[in-house]
Amino acid sequence: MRTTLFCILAAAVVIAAAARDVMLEIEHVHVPDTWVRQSSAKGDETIQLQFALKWKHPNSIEQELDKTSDPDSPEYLQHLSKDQVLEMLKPADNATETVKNYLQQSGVPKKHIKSSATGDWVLVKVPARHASALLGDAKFSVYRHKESQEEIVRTTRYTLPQDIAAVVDFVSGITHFSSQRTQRRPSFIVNSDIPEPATHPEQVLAASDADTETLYIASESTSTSTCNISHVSSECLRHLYGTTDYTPQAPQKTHVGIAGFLHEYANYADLDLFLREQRPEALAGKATFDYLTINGEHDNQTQSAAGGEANLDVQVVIGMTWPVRTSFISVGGSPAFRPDNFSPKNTNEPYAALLQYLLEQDANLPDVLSISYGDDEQTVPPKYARRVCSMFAALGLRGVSVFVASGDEGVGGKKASHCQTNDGEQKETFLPNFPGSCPYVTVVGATQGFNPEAATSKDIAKFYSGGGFSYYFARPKYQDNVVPQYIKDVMGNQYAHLYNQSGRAYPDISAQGSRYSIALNNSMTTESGTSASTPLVASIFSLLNDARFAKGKPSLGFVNPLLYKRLSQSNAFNDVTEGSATGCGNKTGFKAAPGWDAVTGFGTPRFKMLLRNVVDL
Ligand SMILES: *[C@@H]1O[C@H](CO)[C@@H](O)[C@H](O)[C@H]1NC(C)=O
Ligand SMILES: *[C@@H]1O[C@H](CO)[C@@H](O)[C@H](O)[C@H]1NC(C)=O
Ligand SMILES: *[C@@H]1O[C@H](CO)[C@@H](O)[C@H](O)[C@H]1NC(C)=O
Ligand SMILES: *[C@@H]1O[C@H](CO)[C@@H](O)[C@H](O)[C@H]1NC(C)=O
Ligand SMILES: *[C@@H]1O[C@H](CO)[C@@H](O)[C@H](O)[C@H]1NC(C)=O
Ligand SMILES: *[C@@H]1O[C@H](CO)[C@@H](O)[C@H](O)[C@H]1NC(C)=O
Ligand SMILES: [Ca+2]
Repeated sequence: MRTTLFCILAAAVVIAAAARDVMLEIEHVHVPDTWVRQSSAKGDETIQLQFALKWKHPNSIEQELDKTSDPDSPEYLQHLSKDQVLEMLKPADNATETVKNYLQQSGVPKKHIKSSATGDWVLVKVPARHASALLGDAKFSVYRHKESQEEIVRTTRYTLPQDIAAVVDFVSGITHFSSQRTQRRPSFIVNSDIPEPATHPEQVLAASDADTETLYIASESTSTSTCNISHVSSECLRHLYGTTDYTPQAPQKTHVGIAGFLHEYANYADLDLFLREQRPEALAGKATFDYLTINGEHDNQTQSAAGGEANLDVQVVIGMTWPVRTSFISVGGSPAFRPDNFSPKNTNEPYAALLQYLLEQDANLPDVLSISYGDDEQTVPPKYARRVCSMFAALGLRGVSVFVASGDEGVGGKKASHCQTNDGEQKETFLPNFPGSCPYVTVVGATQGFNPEAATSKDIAKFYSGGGFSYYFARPKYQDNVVPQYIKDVMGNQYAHLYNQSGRAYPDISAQGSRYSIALNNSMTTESGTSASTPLVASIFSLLNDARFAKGKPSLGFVNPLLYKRLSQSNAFNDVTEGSATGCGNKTGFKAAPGWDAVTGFGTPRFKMLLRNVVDL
């Protein structure tokens, strides 16, 4: 009798232990070539764990967006409210409590555990050894970036107990191998005054300003008489795309948001200098922008601290859209940090932080968002990329159009040796960009020259506009009418083994991205990049929204279904047929061609035709 009872009790204990002992693998990533493991973590480094909880209704965001963004749907442009969208970001009942209890039981004081408004993120800072214990004895190591020498503490694999794994999608902040420099992609900005390093053979062939001047004269026409190929002014851009005689009608309601990352500060004094040179009437009208800081970032107006990217974005938008409201949203945190126990930096993943912030806004939510940053898709953990992409879709549900730069390295890195998979097999591949590979953003490529415009190249813009196909995200339905045809007719079998033919293809559209005149550190300079074309296109769409707001109509929201279904067939874009997304050494990559192509999308915008097509939708 006693023996039996003992046996039953013992069995119960074993079963209880087993439930916690069954550990499920959540992520297993590969370390990109650019990072080298230095040592095991000491254990006292501060790690910020960000538990992303599974949503209660996982696919509802995308399903709803299919309805509100399809011009043939009865629910077209019926944007949802903040509360309706936040409802879709709720985790399963009790999931937040389950994760919080797990953390508390492991010894984390309750007051140190934070969560998002809907409870779908649970955040905690713990020493590495504690993080390891929470994550199934995950092995944390110190990794150093080969170029920047930046150091991070990361793990390549972790597990969670079965009951926690049931509610947690992944844990962010511990498997993301990136760095400020590689994410910043300095080639997004090419200062024409700074020659390419002599190691680049293209330099020998690069045209001087005098040569490009000849090119300009050769292509001169009445429509481009205000444009100079060596320094593209705001007046030229407004003229080129047809917005010169459009006056914003609802400037208090229309609102452009510009994302800033990587400690890029937008400077007010530089804006004034730019406006004095390029839009004096806006300077007289006291044009300015709101400076929003999130995730621990601050606003540094020291002029020499101004960021080339931040200044470019703000100046392009205000030059195009003044007096429309503009916000610069500066996001702190970066995926990398030094493992210094005494000054742990914020390691929040910046895209999720930005999107979380925006989704919790009400009246302050912009109707257009411009993002000129990117990273190699393969260095972004797939689960994180999917989560962020769904959050972009959630912004679409709120009626926000998101524009993202396609990248400045053609089909991939400058050198062929960069173009390898990081799955341990080191297979040759083109390198798609994230977040451009997400199907719920509108991706913008870059052109140069005026009559006609061509995809950017080394001769004038000194970079190749990015184009590609995602390995993570399947081709969305809205691309079915053009992308397979492009592959068949233009690419054929060329490079077929270097890209994913069934993936989301980009860019969607393009605009001038060469030698914009902007002010930086108290002087005028020129900058190029899809970083320039992206705020330009965002500006054009904000003016379209402005015309709609003036008629009491809602914003255009996620525009891709409209773009592929209708606008592309309305003579609303200048088709680009020259140039290519050259990269990965000397590969021509994706070529421009008649119709949609994987280097300029449908081409550059014709504002008046767009306006005619969208104003009464
Ligand atoms: C959630 O917790 C409440 C109260 O603790 C409980 O009554 C309910 O059954 C739980 N729901 C689920 C789905 O576990
Ligand atoms: C274009 O700019 C260059 C360099 O500033 C200048 O030399 C040239 O005269 C300009 N061309 C025209 C047609 O204004
Ligand atoms: C900004 O300009 C000042 C004055 O010309 C110069 O000393 C400084 O190096 C510049 N800073 C940067 C970051 O370019
Ligand atoms: C602003 O930037 C300047 C130049 O980089 C730096 O010296 C200064 O400490 C910064 N100020 C703040 C408040 O961060
Ligand atoms: C290509 O894209 C599809 C759809 O997203 C995906 O299922 C597949 O795994 C991708 N192929 C490769 C080689 O990654
Ligand atoms: C391109 O690079 C490959 C490999 O490095 C080389 O064999 C080929 O000759 C190069 N082609 C051109 C046109 O430079
Ligand atoms: Ca084309």
